[in-house]
Amino acid sequence: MEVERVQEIASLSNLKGTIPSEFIRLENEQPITTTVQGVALEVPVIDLSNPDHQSLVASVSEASKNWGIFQVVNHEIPSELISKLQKVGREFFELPQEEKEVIAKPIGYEGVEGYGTKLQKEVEGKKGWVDHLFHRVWPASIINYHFWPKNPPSYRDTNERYTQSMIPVADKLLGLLSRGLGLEDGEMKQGLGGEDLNYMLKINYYPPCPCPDLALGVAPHTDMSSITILVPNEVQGLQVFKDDHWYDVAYIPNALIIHIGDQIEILSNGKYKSVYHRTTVNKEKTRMSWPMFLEPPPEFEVGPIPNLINQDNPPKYKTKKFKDYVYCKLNKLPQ
Ligand SMILES: O=C(O)CCC(=O)C(=O)O
Repeated sequence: MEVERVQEIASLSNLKGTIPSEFIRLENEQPITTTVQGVALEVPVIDLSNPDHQSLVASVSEASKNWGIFQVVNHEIPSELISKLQKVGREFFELPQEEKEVIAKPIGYEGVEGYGTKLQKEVEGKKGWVDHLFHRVWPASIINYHFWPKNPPSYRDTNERYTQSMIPVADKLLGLLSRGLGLEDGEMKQGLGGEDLNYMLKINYYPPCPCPDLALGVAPHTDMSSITILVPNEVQGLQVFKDDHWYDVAYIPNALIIHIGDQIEILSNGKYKSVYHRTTVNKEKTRMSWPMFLEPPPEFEVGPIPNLINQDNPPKYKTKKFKDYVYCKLNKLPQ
């Protein structure tokens, strides 16, 4: 069975300003009718180099309670490394189709890793205008290099260096999130599997779309991860649902975008909120993004942290294995 990649569809010269009907969203989802026009949402921007630890804890905690999303600057990941990450990712997607297909998800394969296009359709059989590549990057024991591009040759080294420079940033963020709830630094990370926390990289490739007002890239969702640390390119696309409306999130060069995911909402017993978001696409330009999902190991049980639970704060979420959480969410079953 042939899988149609969005990148291939986008390159067809016979589109003539149209797109196949499965990419045209219902009116109540179309960006043209549902986006607050002309306003880029200034989600909190947090300077991670702030020496005033208490104020840093307060800003991360406020942003995670009120927004579920924030951007961090001065995070110590060198901007040259971020540019290199973007360059090698873009070069992979620019390879001839048959070279990309070498690391495609095999048909019928249940795992998430590999190059692909979302196969299951969404509400009313709709599809997102996006292809992707998923592969695990850390810890070393869970890496399957089969799913890492061999081309460009510097892909592996760049992604390994990026991951290693991200780990201290992730630890710092999880520590700040812990402190924001009055916990010890390591408690959030421990509640997610400690040093076994899985790092899963995704690259989204959103080719230019002849009808950006009618299509979406990624459909509205919250992340199943604990936190997601995302690098975008400069093309506008990320939107956040706030006060019942969709807003563009302002792009800040070299900032990392942090999403609070479902597992942090659960650990915090609902004090921190996972962010509902989606992406739009551009008529002329290719948008790309590099979210890193920090996930508990599949067998690890996640639930509200016992220190946050008492008679006045009973648990709002079940404690369950991460793999069972994922199964219920993907199959739209109650948690
Ligand atoms: O491209 C983005 O900015 C967001 C991507 C996203 O939400 C996802 O891949 O789950």
